[in-house]
Amino acid sequence: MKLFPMLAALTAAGTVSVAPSSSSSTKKIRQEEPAVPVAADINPFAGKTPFANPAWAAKLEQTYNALVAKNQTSVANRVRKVQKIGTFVWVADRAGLANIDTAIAQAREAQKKTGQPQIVGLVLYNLPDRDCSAGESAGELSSAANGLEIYKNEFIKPYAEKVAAATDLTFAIVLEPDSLGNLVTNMGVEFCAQAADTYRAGIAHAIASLQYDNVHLYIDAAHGGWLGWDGNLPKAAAEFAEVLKLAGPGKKIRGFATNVSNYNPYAALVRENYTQWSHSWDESNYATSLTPHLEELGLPAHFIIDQGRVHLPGARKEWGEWCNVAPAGFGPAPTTVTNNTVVDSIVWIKPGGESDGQCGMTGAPRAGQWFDEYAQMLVANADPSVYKSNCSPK
Ligand SMILES: *[C@@H]1O[C@H](CO)[C@@H](O)[C@H](O)[C@H]1NC(C)=O
Ligand SMILES: *[C@@H]1O[C@H](CO)[C@@H](O)[C@H](O)[C@H]1NC(C)=O
Ligand SMILES: *[C@@H]1O[C@H](CO)[C@@H](O)[C@H](O)[C@H]1NC(C)=O
Ligand SMILES: CC(=O)N[C@H]1CO[C@H](CO)[C@@H](O)[C@@H]1O
Repeated sequence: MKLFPMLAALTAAGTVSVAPSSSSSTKKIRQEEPAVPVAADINPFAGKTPFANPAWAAKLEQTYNALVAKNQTSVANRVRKVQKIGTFVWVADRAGLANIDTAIAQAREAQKKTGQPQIVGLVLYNLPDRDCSAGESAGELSSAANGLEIYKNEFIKPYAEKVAAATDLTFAIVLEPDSLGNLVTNMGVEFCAQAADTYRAGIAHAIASLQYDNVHLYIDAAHGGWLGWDGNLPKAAAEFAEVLKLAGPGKKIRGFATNVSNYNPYAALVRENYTQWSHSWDESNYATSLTPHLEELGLPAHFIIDQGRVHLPGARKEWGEWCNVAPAGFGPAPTTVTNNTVVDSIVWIKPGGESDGQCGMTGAPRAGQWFDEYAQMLVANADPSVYKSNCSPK
């Protein structure tokens, strides 16, 4: 996955020094809003434990052992906490549908064992002509080879049947990372322009097919360094509205997911120089910037924000750096205490330790392969909320 931050917003350079404070205007819009078909305003993450994926925990055993071998015992001990943190399960092709069955079985077990209701995070990621701008994460389906029909019948249909049947669990599903972001900014890329209608139809179909009380949908909204520029915010909201309309009357989503697989901090302590012309200079501010544009179009302004990996201050020269960025650490542990009323939860969507590709930090393996040196670094630089014992991730 790659991104091309658009600099359209440079025209707004004169007005950028102050971060937007949207709360008052936002509330006003809410009151005047006509009844729209959105879910009841209940945060689905509240009171639930994010499902911790045992397959990911197993990969981290290697990290634990490596740190012990290096005599870094206290860092190694953090791995034990990390292994219990909820991460999303990626379902990125038809074969990956089996991951849903596994997650359901394991989440039920955890629910029975702990008595804590689980929320299972899933990523739905298999659009035809996937990753149209970069081609780094091209998928199994092509619109030229009947991909949209296959997507609907052999991917979305069984996907929906599986989650709908597990009424004893709650699901948060992130829809198609990067896809609509590409339609907002990369229509100059011929393959993206060609894929646009397929993307819209595919996501609309997924939304319409996943309307269940125990399922909460978050459309991917890229990240602050991509769609967060003033010039891109209204275009992004318009694109989301169009797709939701295409899903049909009364079809609802819970909100939007941002920074999936990225490195942007949630609440940056240090503002990076490359963000200087943007109001969306960290992901909390991005959610705040996008909110009035969503509400204007009757879209639900609720966010989940991926903090599975966060770069340390100064790690990137440009916002566009996306590959095994170093130094980085595990971000704040998932929590519904977000200091931002539009943010449902901080979540971990990208499982840290899986390589972004053969780029970035030296020695990186192919995309998706385990990169243990990277995982060790994430542990060493982890946000303290990850390993401080009395901060139970919730
Ligand atoms: C391991 O660390 C401990 C505590 O810092 C130290 O006392 C010990 O000498 C170290 N052992 C090795 C083999 O480096
Ligand atoms: C931003 O640029 C200034 C001036 O070049 C530099 O002193 C500062 O360290 C930079 N900040 C970061 C976060 O890189
Ligand atoms: C919320 O604010 C408190 C107090 O400033 C801070 O300790 C905490 O880390 C913040 N939470 C997040 C998720 O940023
Ligand atoms: C959904 C999304 O925006 N994903 C992006 C997350 O950040 C990385 C790094 O910048 C990008 O490559 C992804 O496209």
